[in-house]
Amino acid sequence: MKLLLLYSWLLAVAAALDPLQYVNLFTVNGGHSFPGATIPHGMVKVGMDTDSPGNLHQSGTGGVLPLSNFKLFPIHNCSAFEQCLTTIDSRKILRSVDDYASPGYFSNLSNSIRVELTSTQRTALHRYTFPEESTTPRIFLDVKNDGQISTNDITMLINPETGHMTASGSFADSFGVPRYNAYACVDFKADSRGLVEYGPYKINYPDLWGTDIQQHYCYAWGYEHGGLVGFPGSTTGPTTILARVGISLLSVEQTCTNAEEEIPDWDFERVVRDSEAQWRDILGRVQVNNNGVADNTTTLLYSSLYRTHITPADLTGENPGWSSSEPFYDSFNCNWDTYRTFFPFMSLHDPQRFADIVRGMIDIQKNQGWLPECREMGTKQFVQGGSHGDPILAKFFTKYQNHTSSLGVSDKDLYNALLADAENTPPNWNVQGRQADVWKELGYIPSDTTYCGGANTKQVSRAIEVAKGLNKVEDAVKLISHDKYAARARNFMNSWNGNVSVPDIEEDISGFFQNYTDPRHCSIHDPTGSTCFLNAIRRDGFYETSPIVYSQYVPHDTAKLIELQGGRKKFIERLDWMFDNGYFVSTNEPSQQIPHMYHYPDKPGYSVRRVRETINQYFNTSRNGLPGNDGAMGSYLPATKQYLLSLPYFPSISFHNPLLNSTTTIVSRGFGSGTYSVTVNGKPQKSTCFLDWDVFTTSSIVTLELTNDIEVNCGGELPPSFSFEDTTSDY
Ligand SMILES: *[C@@H]1O[C@H](CO)[C@@H](O)[C@H](O)[C@H]1NC(C)=O
Ligand SMILES: *[C@@H]1O[C@H](CO)[C@@H](O)[C@H](O)[C@H]1NC(C)=O
Ligand SMILES: *[C@@H]1O[C@H](CO)[C@@H](O)[C@H](O)[C@H]1NC(C)=O
Ligand SMILES: *[C@@H]1O[C@H](CO)[C@@H](O)[C@H](O)[C@H]1NC(C)=O
Ligand SMILES: *[C@@H]1O[C@H](CO)[C@@H](O)[C@H](O)[C@H]1NC(C)=O
Ligand SMILES: *[C@@H]1O[C@H](CO)[C@@H](O)[C@H](O)[C@H]1NC(C)=O
Ligand SMILES: *[C@@H]1O[C@H](CO)[C@@H](O)[C@H](O)[C@H]1NC(C)=O
Ligand SMILES: CC(=O)N[C@H]1CO[C@H](CO)[C@@H](O)[C@@H]1O
Repeated sequence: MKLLLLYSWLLAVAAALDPLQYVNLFTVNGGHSFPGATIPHGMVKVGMDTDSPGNLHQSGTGGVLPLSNFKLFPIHNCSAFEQCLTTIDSRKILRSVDDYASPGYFSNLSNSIRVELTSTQRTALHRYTFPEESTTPRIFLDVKNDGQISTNDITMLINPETGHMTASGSFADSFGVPRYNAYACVDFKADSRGLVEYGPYKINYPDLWGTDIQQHYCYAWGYEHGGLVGFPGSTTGPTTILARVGISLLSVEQTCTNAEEEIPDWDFERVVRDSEAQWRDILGRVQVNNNGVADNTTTLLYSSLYRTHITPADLTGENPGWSSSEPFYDSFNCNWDTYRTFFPFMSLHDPQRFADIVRGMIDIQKNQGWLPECREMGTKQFVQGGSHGDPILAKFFTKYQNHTSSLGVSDKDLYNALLADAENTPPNWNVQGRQADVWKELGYIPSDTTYCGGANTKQVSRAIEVAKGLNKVEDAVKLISHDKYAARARNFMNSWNGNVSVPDIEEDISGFFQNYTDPRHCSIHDPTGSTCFLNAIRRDGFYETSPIVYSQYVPHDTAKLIELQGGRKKFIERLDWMFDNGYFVSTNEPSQQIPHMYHYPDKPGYSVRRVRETINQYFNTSRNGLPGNDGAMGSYLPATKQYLLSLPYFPSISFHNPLLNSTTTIVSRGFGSGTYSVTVNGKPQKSTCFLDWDVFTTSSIVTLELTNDIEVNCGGELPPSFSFEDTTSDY
């Protein structure tokens, strides 16, 4: 036994590798992920975006283009100040495409100028190296063009001595109605002092010597606008100019203070090193032994892990809504995307960050009435499926209930936040909270519930997902009125209709969560070609996928679902039928847990086969290597969902938890497609299908003995389901 432990430990230690060597930032196209410089969960994300469709500063989400505020652009060779072309379209043609990026750093050539970018929490540092022939290196600040060209109410001032610029504007949200204000503070540090030219611009026409954009144009509105500054070029070689850009949601003054505090030294290399150190700390908490494993698999792991730490963004100190000393996290895009895999994964290796996000969410509930769902830059956006702040808080509490005070989370406030979501109906359920009243009264959300004329109710998606949240309330806080929430957690059954079947097929696939819709609705085989994306006029009850997918998972009660479908054999047949007929959609969140569902009818080997197939087919390290918005996809890969055990890709993988100072290592022995035995520190486990959380809170060695037998079962206990407590369940 000792020998085995030692061997496993050696494996883990020998594996210590630098995760930064394995991060590829350019798996961007399918995932809308961000390929520039940022620190983990940084507010500022600085990259090239003259012409980068799909690479979003918010990272990993859909909706219209988010953020992309206050762009700088260098030009070296316009023949005169007034001749410089400043519109976004003119800039695009100067853009090269051979980008390089690593965590905390981005570089490349644009218009023969070397561009390098790095950042701190709220400040970007740009370094531009202009070619020798550049006599008047110029840089301009674009105030008007965020990704959507949405800016109103712009201001911009230029200091004629230094080129220091301050700017502000009101910008459109990317997934909601509200607008947000943002402020910028730009300072330059050039090789030689002084400024030779400055002035504001309108469209493609810069004007020399103006300092105040509003005064200069009487009223700057409706056009592309910004400011241009020119510096003396070096006569003996290339000219280097640093630009420091602070961002704030509060005021110009706050912005300049942020920038000065975060980068007082203008030391580009120091800022890169600090950013890298933060990335190394967070990524290094997951270590693998990659002996015999293809390098691109290791790259896939660390690139995915990297992307899980881009959002949500830490906007602490920048809350425009109310003053509070609590942490303030934003860029929830949305909790619907992240509660399934991101937060369960985060609890393994980043408890303090998880706690801070939870504190921020509770503070939002205290000040705005309900837990957040989708947010951007301090604003509420549209709600997606159900009530997904709830499972996030509950997940935190079930894992860290013994550490809440050291993590700064108030049990009472957490409880009250969950209760408010469960009991209070908001005036506008499209942007916050849920339709708690009808849910309490009827036990389901009818399609004719009137909000905005009854449209966009997503009633079935909500019913299934709300139930899950409420079940966790009970887990989390041991409510006195326990039975009330337990009963509500079973409400999902009210949306089940055993009589509906899939038309036009030979197999008998019947029984769905729904009331009147063709189960193929919103699938690739939908005869009406509907999509179920968020749209104000839809009344179809499903969100982003078909009733066929929605009827294949009830995360808190799969046992009951199996019973509703007629038992394990039928459940497996339905899963297979779903995969074989193209109903599984890797691109959208509701399908994410589907490949793992075979664990519940005791066929973990079948899950392994589906998971491997899914990853091989849809996740790779190419530019297009993500099947859908990265908000959820990045954490899909490294997380074994709810700690269901799948087949590891590495001989060993370990997770370090800095709060508990524990490191748990999972070691695989032998070869195969399934696991026939699991031991923790040498002790056989009650199930080969899942690991209990406490395995990760104590430094443990988990050893998996692999087999090629796809029919292998869980060897005892199945993963938990709510209905296990229900004595009537005997499927
Ligand atoms: C400026 O430089 C770019 C890239 O070197 C070149 O494509 C462009 O034609 C030049 N423009 C002028 C006006 O010289
Ligand atoms: C909290 O501590 C108690 C008592 O030591 C222990 O039984 C329980 O498992 C702990 N809970 C968690 C989630 O670690
Ligand atoms: C199902 O549809 C019928 C008829 O449209 C309606 O009366 C009933 O309330 C619906 N039930 C649910 C659970 O939505
Ligand atoms: C299903 O069909 C049975 C038998 O016709 C009927 O009694 C029952 O009300 C139907 N259930 C639903 C939900 O429509
Ligand atoms: C890489 O992943 C993308 C997105 O899922 C997929 O379309 C593509 O076929 C994959 N490429 C390879 C070579 O597997
Ligand atoms: C890694 O490269 C191999 C060989 O080119 C390829 O078959 C595999 O799909 C790649 N895997 C990933 C994760 O990109
Ligand atoms: C954490 O655990 C390691 C290994 O068990 C030990 O060497 C170290 O002193 C511990 N650190 C703290 C802060 O307790
Ligand atoms: C100037 C610069 O950094 N150019 C880089 C652009 O990106 C390619 C890789 O894609 C690098 O090789 C270049 O060095």
